[in-house]
Amino acid sequence: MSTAFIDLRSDTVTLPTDAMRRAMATAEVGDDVYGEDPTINRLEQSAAEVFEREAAIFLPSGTMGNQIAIKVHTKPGQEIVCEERGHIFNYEMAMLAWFSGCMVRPIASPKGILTWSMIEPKIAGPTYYLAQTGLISMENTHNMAGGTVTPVENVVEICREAHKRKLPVHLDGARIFNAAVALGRPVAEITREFDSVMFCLSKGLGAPVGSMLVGSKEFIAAARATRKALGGGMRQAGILAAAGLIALEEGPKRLHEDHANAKLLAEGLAQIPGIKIDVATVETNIVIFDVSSTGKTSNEIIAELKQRGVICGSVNPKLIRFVTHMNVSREQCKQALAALETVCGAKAHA
Ligand code: TLP
Repeated sequence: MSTAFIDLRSDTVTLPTDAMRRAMATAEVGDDVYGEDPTINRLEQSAAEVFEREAAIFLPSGTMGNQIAIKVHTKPGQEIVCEERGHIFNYEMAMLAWFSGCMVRPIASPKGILTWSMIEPKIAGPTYYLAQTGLISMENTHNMAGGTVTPVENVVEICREAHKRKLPVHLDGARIFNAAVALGRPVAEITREFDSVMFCLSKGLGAPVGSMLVGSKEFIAAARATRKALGGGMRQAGILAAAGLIALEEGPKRLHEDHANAKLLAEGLAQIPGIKIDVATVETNIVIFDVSSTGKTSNEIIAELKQRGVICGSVNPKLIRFVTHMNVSREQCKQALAALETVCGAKAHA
């Protein structure tokens, strides 16, 4: 997509920085299936250190990371407890059924934030003819709830109660660095209790490709075998890991700017007639707002915004999502608001 557009579709659209491109061009590489790519090894070691875990593995995507974690933690015929708008349930092609033979036991939480009291009644009892719970999976920040942040106390209680029942807990932490910035606490501290954590280098952190899974040595060894089975052995992918290292080191330092821009968008949106948004829930870089009172569907508004140089995505016919990232400036956010105001006003005065 041309850079002439103000691209608020996702933080996945970020372009590699000059420093990333330079590092990619000069990266030392080897065959990673033999464990011989020094740049990948360095990235995996750095990720393990940042998360204070025994090991980490570099993966082509967040989806692959989540699905590998699910495969390693569960057995076919089990249930996975997760929030009903969770990425693993809605946007991963039913792979948890296809690849791991599991079903989802969803929980609806208005802000996407789970508590142990919501989860406990969803855990299958010991009756032999009930599908047994195999995994609890959380998402922080929660994408489709508008980038909401789960408080650390919830995580601690959920993980401790789950572990008492010998249940593993996985974190889809695609945007865990956004959560860490919002909470003002290091990622290691807010993810310590999870059995596995997936995070993305290719979203707000700005890498062109790549996600990581972190966990125990034993878990990562199993993940490595599963990645290979999925065709995810990437050989001289140190070229990608070189950009990933910069994303991991530099990316988190500027996420507060994305959050400030999202807040600016939310505050501006709240002023536009016909748009509904709870500004207080916008804590990170995702802004989801309701356009149903404008008299137009989300897709109609999106099409009109595109004509005015702003691109974004629809969540459903009523909801639109804006995502801020390093390739959208504060000025461009103001321009996007002005464009939306025109689009909404155009209908009101028609
Ligand atoms: N999210 C994408 C779309 O798939 C919706 C986006 O634009 O936000 N977990 C979460 C919470 C995610 O938001 C995503 C991607 C993933 C996992 C998957 O990551 P990738 O795209 O690397 O497979």
